[in-house]
Amino acid sequence: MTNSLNDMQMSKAIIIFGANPAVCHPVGFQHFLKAKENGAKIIVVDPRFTHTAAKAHYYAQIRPGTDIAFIYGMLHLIFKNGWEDKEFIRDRVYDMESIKEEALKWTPEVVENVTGVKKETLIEITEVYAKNRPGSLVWAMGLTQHTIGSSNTRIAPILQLALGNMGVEGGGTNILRGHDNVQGATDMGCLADSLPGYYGLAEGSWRWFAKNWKVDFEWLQSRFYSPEWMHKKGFTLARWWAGVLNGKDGNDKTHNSNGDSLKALVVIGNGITSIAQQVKVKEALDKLELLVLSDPFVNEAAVITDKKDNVFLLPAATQYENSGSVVATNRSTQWRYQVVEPLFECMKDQDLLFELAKRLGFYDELTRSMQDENGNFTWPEDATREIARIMKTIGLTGVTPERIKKHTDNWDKFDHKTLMGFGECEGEYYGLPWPCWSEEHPGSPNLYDISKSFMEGGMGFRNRFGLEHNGVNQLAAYGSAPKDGSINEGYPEITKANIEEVLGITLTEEEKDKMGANWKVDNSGIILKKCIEHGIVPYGNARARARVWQFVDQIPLHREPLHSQRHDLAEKYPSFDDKPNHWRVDTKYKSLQLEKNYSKEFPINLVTARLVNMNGAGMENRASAHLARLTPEMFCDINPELAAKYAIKDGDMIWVHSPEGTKIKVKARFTHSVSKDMVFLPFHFTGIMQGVDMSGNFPDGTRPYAIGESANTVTNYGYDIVTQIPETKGGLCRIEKA
Ligand SMILES: Nc1nc2c(c(=O)[nH]1)N[C@H]1C(S)=C(S)[C@@H](COP(=O)(O)OP(=O)(O)OC[C@H]3O[C@@H](n4cnc5c(=O)[nH]c(N)nc54)[C@H](O)[C@@H]3O)O[C@H]1N2
Ligand SMILES: Nc1nc2c(c(=O)[nH]1)N[C@H]1C(S)=C(S)[C@@H](COP(=O)(O)OP(=O)(O)OC[C@H]3O[C@@H](n4cnc5c(=O)[nH]c(N)nc54)[C@H](O)[C@@H]3O)O[C@H]1N2
Ligand SMILES: [Mo]
Repeated sequence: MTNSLNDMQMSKAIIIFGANPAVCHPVGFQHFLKAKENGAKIIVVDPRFTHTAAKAHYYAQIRPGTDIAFIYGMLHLIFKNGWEDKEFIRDRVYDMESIKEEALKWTPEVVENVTGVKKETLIEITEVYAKNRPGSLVWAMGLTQHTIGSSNTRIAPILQLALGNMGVEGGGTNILRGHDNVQGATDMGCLADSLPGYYGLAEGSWRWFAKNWKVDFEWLQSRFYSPEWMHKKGFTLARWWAGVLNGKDGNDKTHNSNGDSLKALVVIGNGITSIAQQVKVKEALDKLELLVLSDPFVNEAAVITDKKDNVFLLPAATQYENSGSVVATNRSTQWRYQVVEPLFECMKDQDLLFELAKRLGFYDELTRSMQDENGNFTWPEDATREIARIMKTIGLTGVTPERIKKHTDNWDKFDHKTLMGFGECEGEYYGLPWPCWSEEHPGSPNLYDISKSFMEGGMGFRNRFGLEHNGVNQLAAYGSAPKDGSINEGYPEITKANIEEVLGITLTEEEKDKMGANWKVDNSGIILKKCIEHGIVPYGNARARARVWQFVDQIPLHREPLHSQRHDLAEKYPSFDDKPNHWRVDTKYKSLQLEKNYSKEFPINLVTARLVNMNGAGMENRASAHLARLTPEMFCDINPELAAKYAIKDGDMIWVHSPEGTKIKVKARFTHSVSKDMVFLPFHFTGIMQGVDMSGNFPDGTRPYAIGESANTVTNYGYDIVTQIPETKGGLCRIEKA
């Protein structure tokens, strides 16, 4: 999220692609409603007429998986009418020309054919959005959970760049994060391809962490199967099960160390039944040698497996029984105080992990960087200090426990729109939204805003990809730099090698001696200090790139979902070539998509999403009598006209079949919020699989008030080409009366 929920109150228009904040972010949605009261135009693009759409001025019912076509359609009209921000593009963007060229193809007629949205609607929405600036662009899972999810998340910012809606109040790309602290969890490196703070897996990053963790690099390396495995991406949550099945019985081939299968699974706070391909997930659970589930509730991974031995349920404490820093969707950190001592025999997550480290024999190495000379440390404050010390990449240097606690304790002393503090919090933004470069820095409410100085939270775009590409300069143009800096144009990220030249200074020998190779690995803090003196952001001042030359699609391109109702379009806009060793798993794209016309047998679009009373896998909520009562049974939303074709009545039980040959039995619920060629399934249920009730597997007295079939039993095969997120928002199914 470049800006914040609060900041949306300053938008003149808000366009929402594939997000339903009225249901999924009902508290944050108040900011949208305030913006509406202030006169902002609200636009929703979603295949379903959602609660959010009900509050919007304009609505486009898009065919799932066609947002790229829709946005190119908008860009087509923007360029045709000269509505683009020419100065912004000239000074701060690389290769908008290629986008313009692609957009030429996407006339309103072509867009209507691909997306199903009437050309008049596209034209109306584009004009309203272009003429009401600043505009805020919002998205969430409706854009990401597709084979082209990563391209979706590139075309949306490109639209904002074209309109000059980046780096301004009321603008930005505002991605609504999911779980509580999911932003913080990501920042901390809960990812299979990076270390905390998005440091990569190259040797330099590992050495930076080894030094700061006070352990030998060689010791870290010795923990791996062999040295080279230290630098390889891991399996993702989406496909851990493929690692267990290991290419057998027609499953995708995997590339694990020594060709081994995964044997153990440890889960800390994930539902597992929220993953696509549940029948495969069950198969893998059954085959594991060890399954450890650490959760305040009975993790239903233990219920859907027939495995009876070596399944351990660890009673984890909840957030109310724990404390520490958490990061909100807008990069603001807050302190969470403990409310009660852990109840009964449950333990805090970190205590469970400390205990595990002790038994595995590396507790000292795990905690060494926090320890004082007597081997003591204070949790969680010392962990937060360690984060500030190491994670320079995203600018957590200034985020100390003392500052966060002060903000949390005084949260009434911050402006609701700008996040700026007053009274004793004057001069700081609530929660020090990162980057917060030093203990004197106020945090950065809006990313890439050059109207502010470095020490007011201003910055240009990051220089991460070199100084030139194809002979074109990647740095921002003259006159386009954060206010009041000593350089009024683009500049490279600051390194030991270039600092003297870029800042026009001469270092002493002592400074050179102490300084790290670049700003990201400089424990001395000298690079940052010099940058502050010159008003220069250490990560440089570059152009935002519309072309990503390392990706298969260098500019975002529309590609049909693997299972598409429009097989004619799949031939015209085919998916990617199959991708070997994609996060260790061979992954199918084009070969599956073009194998046959699935839509003949499976003519109905399948969309899965959320309910307001349930969260994720739903264990917490279905264990609450009050929440379960609102949706006591798993159901399928269906348009009465579609239902009539199959002689299905409201409340009838139906089978939903997937192209994988799997099926679920659910109750039909009539609604006009879905179109006549689509059904909708919430994904918060489990406990019944393909008609088989497995709830006998719950330990005595723990069966939730509601159980049901999991939508993920019938979500189709398909994974994003970069991130491997499952395509749970694009797919086909067939229905019949049960
Ligand atoms: N009550 C509740 N709140 C939650 C959660 C929860 O489980 N329950 N989960 C939290 C989490 S983890 C997350 S990630 C967020 C998710 O928040 P959202 O992304 O808002 O949630 P979803 O309901 O999954 O999907 C949003 C919308 O995407 C639409 N959609 C599907 N396919 C497409 C498409 O191809 N294009 C477009 N434009 N739209 C499409 C769906 O119809 C749906 O209305 O919510 C968070 N908040
Ligand atoms: N079909 C379909 N599938 C989807 C999606 C979709 O839109 N459609 N959305 C996907 C998305 S975006 C997400 S984020 C996932 C969400 O799916 P999950 O991550 O499975 O969601 P939750 O049910 O919130 O799981 C969190 C678990 O953590 C436990 N927990 C809560 N607090 C603590 C704690 O302090 N410590 C520990 N150890 N455990 C705790 C809860 O009891 C719960 O069991 O689902 C994904 N799956
Ligand atoms: Mo999520």
